[in-house]
Amino acid sequence: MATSSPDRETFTRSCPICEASCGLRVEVDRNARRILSVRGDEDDPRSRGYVCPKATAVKGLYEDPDRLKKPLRKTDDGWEEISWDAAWKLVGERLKAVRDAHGKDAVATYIGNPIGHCASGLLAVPMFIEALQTERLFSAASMDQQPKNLTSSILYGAMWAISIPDIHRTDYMLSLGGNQLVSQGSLMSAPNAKKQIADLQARGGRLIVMDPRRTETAQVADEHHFIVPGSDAFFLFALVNVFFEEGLTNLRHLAAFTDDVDRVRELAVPFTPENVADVTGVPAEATRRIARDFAAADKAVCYGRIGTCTQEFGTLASWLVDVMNVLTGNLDREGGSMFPRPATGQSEHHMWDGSEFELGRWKSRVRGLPEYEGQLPVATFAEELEEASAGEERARALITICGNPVLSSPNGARLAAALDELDFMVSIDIYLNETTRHADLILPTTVAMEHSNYDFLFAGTSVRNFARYTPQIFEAEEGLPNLGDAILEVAARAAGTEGHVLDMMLFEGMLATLVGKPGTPCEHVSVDDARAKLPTEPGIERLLDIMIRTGPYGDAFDDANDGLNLAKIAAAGHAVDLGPLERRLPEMIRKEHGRLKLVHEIFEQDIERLHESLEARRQPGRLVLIGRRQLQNMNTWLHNLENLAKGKERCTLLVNPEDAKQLGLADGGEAKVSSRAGSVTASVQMSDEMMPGVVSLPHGYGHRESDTRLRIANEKQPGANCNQLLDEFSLDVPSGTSIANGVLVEVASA
Ligand SMILES: Nc1nc2c(c(=O)[nH]1)N[C@H]1C(S)=C(S)[C@@H](COP(=O)(O)OP(=O)(O)OC[C@H]3O[C@@H](n4cnc5c(=O)[nH]c(N)nc54)[C@H](O)[C@@H]3O)O[C@H]1N2
Ligand SMILES: Nc1nc2c(c(=O)[nH]1)N[C@H]1C(S)=C(S)[C@@H](COP(=O)(O)OP(=O)(O)OC[C@H]3O[C@@H](n4cnc5c(=O)[nH]c(N)nc54)[C@H](O)[C@@H]3O)O[C@H]1N2
Ligand code: SF4
Ligand SMILES: [Mo]
Repeated sequence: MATSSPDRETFTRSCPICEASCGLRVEVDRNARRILSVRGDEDDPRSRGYVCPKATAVKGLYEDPDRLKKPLRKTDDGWEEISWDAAWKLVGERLKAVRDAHGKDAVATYIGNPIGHCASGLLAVPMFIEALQTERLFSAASMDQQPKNLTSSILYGAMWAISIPDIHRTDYMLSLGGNQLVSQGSLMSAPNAKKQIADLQARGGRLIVMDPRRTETAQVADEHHFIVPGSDAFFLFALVNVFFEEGLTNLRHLAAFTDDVDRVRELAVPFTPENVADVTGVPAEATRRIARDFAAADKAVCYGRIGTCTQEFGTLASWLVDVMNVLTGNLDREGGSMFPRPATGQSEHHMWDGSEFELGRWKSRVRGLPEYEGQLPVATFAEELEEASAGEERARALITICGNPVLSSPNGARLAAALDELDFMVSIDIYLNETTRHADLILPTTVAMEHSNYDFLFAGTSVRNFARYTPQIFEAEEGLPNLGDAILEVAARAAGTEGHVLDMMLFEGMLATLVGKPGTPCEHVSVDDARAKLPTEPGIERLLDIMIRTGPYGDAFDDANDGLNLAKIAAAGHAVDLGPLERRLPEMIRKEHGRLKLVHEIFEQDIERLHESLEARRQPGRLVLIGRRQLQNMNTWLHNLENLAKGKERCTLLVNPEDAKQLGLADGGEAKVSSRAGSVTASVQMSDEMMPGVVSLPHGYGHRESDTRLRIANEKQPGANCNQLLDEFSLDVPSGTSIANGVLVEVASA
C-alpha cells in the first residue's frame, strides 16, 4: 500500500527476517532507488508497530556494497563476473555432465533457512526435487526442528502439523528450550514476544521457563528453573509420571479418538521426579509442583523449541511436549496448543495423498542413516562428498540454496575440505561467504524490496491465523532472478530444459490438483474457468491465487462469494487477521484410521536409549556446551551490516563464576574450548545466568576467511565457529538431528 509523492512513497510490507514476520512501513525514493527509512507499522494487526533492530536489515541488505548482483565464476585468477546467459549455460553443462557420468545421486543439494521466509523459493522446491531426483538432499532442518517434524509425522501424519501455543488465551505456559524475547518466538510466530508475555501475566497467567541459562525470557518469567542440557525427556517423563500417579490426567475432548494412554503410563513408571532429579537438576518437589500446577490450570500449554530439539533426546522431548498437552486435554483446545490454519490450504486434510508415514525409504551411502521426508541428516553431509569415505559412490556436484553450512552445521572444517573435492559447486546466494567461497559459480538473487512475497510457511506457525501478501517495490537489476526462479532455472538446466518450462508445469500441475478436487468447495469448478480468473504472468501470484481461492477461506473462484483471493489480501495492505486458532482434530489427522495413537515403536526404541543414558549422565564433573541467540544476529548472515555488527564483541563464552574459578578462567581472558570434534578460542564472560557445569557460545560466527566478501563481518564480529565443537557423529538418533546443546567440552585458559 503506497502513499504518494514521487520521491517519498511509503509502502507497508512484512519483515522477511524472522518468523514473527512483523509489519513494516518502508519509505522509499523509487526514482533514486533508495530506501529512506524502515519503521514498525502501527496499523499492522499482528505487530502494532513493533519491530526489533533487525528490521533495518531490509535497508542494510539492499544497500550492502558486498551483496552480489551478478553471477560470479571462479577462475585461476580469482572471481569474474559473467553474464546470466553464460551462467545458466555453465550450470546446465556441468550438472548434466555429472548426472550423465555418475547418476542422479551424484548431484547433492543443501537448502538453508532463508528459504522459509521466501514464498517463491518455497513453492519452487518441490519441483526442484522432482527434477533432480537426488537422494542426497540436505538442509538446515536437521540442525533445527526436525524432531518436531518427525513426531508430528508420527502422531498426526504430517510433518508441519505442529501445534502452537495459544499464548493469547492460556493461563499457564511451560516453555522449554526457547528464548522468545530474543528469537521472537519460533514455531509460535508472534511479534513482540515481550508484550505477549506481559499480557499473559496481566491476565493472571503464568510463564514457567526451563533453561540451562537464565535467559532474557527467563528473567521476565514467573518461574525459571535450570535444567541440565539434554535432560528434558527425563523431566517431561517425570511430569507425566506425576499426572498418572496423582490421578491428574484429563483428556477431555481428546478421549474420543486417542489411543495408547495406558502404554504411556507404563513407560513413565521408572521416571519418578525423585529418580531423575540428579540428572535433570530440577528438584523433585519442584517437578511435582509444576505437574500439579499444569494439571490444575484451566488452560495450560507445554511448548519446546531449539533447546528441546537439537539435543541428545530431541525426538523424545518433542513427543513428550505433545503428550503433556494431550494428557491434560490441552491439545487442540483454546488456551492450549492449537493447529493454525493457513489460507493457502497446506494444512487441509484433502492435501493428504493417502500414504502413511515412512522413514528410511533410502539410506545415506556411508553411514546408512535413514532419509526422512526425502532428506538426509546434515551430519552425514561431508562424508557423502569425500572420496575417502564414499569412494566411487560419492557426490560430485553440489547445489547450495541460501545456506551457509560451513558455519551452521557440525564440523564445518571437514565440510569445507569436502567441498573442495567436488567437480562442480553452484551456490544460489547473495554473499561470497564461508560456504560460497568453495563454489565454482555463485548465482545471486533479489532481496526483499525487489520481489513480491507471501508469508507462506509462518502463517502455519502463527499464534493467530492470518494472510499476508507483500508487493515488489523496486525493479530488480537486469537478469537478477528471484529465489524461486533461480531454483527452477538450475533444476531445469540440470534436466536439460529451461526454467519457464518448469514454472508452467508447476502452474498447470497445481491447477489440475487443486481445482475440481472432490470433497472441496471447488469440486464443480472447471480448470478452464479457474484459469480464466487467474493472473497470466508467470510467478508466485498465480500459484498463490489458486491456493487461496481453493483454500479454507477462499472464494472458490466464485465472484459472488465473499471469500478470499490474492487480490483481496493484497488490497488490505497489512496482514489480514483470520481470527484466533480453532479446533482442528480429529479431522486434520492424516492417517488411515484417523485416530491419535500416542505411542509408536520409534519412541519405544528410543526410550531404551534414554534408560541407558541415565547412568552416563550421573558421572560427576561433566561440563557441557549450549548455544545462544542474540537480537542483532540471524544465524550466520547479518554480521555484514554495519548497524547490526557494531558494538562490543558478542561471541563470548558465558561461564558460571564458580566454574570459572575452578577452571582458572578470568573474566575477559581467553579460553580454549575443546571437544571430541575440535577446539576454538573465545573470550570469557563470567555470568551467574549460567547453570553451573554449563557454558554457552552463540552460533553463526567464525568469519575468518580473507577470501570472502564480508568486510564488516570479518572486521567487526569475526567470533569463533562454535560448530567446530559439534560432532557429526552425535545425533538425536530417531530424527538424525545434530546435537548442538549439551556437547561435552573441556575448557582451559588459553
Ligand atoms: N551450534 C548451533 N548451530 C546452529 C543452530 C544452533 O542453534 N546452534 N541453529 C541452526 C538453525 S535453527 C538453523 S535454521 C541453521 C541455519 O543454517 P543455514 O541456513 O545454513 O545458515 P544461514 O545463516 O541461515 O544461511 C543463510 C545463507 O543464505 C544467504 N541468504 C540470505 N538471504 C538470502 C536471500 O534472500 N537470497 C539468497 N539467495 N540467499 C540469501 C546468506 O548469504 C547465507 O549464505 O543454523 C543451525 N546451526
Ligand atoms: N535474533 C535472532 N532471532 C532468531 C534467530 C537468530 O539467529 N537470531 N534464529 C531463528 C531461528 S533459525 C530459529 S530456529 C529460532 C529458534 O528459536 P528459540 O529456540 O527460541 O531460540 P534460542 O535462543 O536458540 O533458544 C533456545 C534456548 O534453549 C536453551 N537450551 C539449550 N539447551 C537446552 C536443553 O537441553 N534444554 C532446555 N530446556 N533448554 C536448552 C538455550 O539456553 C536457549 O535459551 O530463532 C529464530 N529467531
Ligand atoms: S522480530 Fe523478526 S520479523 Fe519482527 S522486525 Fe525483528 S527480524 Fe523482523
Ligand atoms: Mo532455525
